[in-house]
Amino acid sequence: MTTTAPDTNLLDPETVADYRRDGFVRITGVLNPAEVERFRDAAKQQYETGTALNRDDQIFKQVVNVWTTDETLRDLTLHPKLARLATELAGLPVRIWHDHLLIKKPHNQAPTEFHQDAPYWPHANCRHSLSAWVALVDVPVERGCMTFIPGQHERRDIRPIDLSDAHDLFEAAPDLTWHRRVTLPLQAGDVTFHNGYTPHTANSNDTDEFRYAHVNIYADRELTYDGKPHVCTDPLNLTVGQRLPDDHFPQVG
Ligand code: AKG
Repeated sequence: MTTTAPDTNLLDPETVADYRRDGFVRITGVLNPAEVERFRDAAKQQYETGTALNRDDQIFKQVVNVWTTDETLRDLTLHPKLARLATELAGLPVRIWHDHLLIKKPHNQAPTEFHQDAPYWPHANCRHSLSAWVALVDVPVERGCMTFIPGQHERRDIRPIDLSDAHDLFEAAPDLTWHRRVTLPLQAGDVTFHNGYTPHTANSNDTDEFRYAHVNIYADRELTYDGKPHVCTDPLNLTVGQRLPDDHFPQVG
């Protein structure tokens, strides 16, 4: 496949530097209002009919790889602007690892507890992974926005964490208890990008409205499969050491 490098970058060097220092960044106004409305309508439909990964949707209803079943949300997962932003932040070519819709019910009373993402993934030789968390409604703090611990994305010493246990990350890495946290409310169409190793949480939805977030996860195009169990690779009979196949993990950017 031949790709032509874009003439100009979407991001200024300061924004990229902030992301690389902190492990996350907020970028406002990535989607326009018409896009937000179209994608939100599709997300609402998925809440009704989509197949959830989780049996209990107390924390959220999670629909994984919605791009493979929903033509509208496919446009969001493969959105060229999001892919370019991810590529600029990562500084290397990426592919979609997976997407997921994360829908928190009104008054769900359950935060998504602090964790890193990458320890769950069957990736070897991965130089960079990052998520684009796209707000499809306004997400003030009370509706379950994201909070990040800055500057911790080089850590590789933390085991996979139980998302329903508020203390688990801090048992695994007690020093993080005392670290600064940054909470980033978003308006519909805004996006936070976070590194796969950045510790983060999302608080509960204490409002009367649903929280619709769509997350695109990007990873180094050249990473190899390490054989760890994962819902996105288990059905594919991959061989340890092979690259992720493009038909299931499309190259973007
Ligand atoms: C992620 O995108 O990695 C999250 O953990 C999101 C959690 C949430 O939106 O509740």
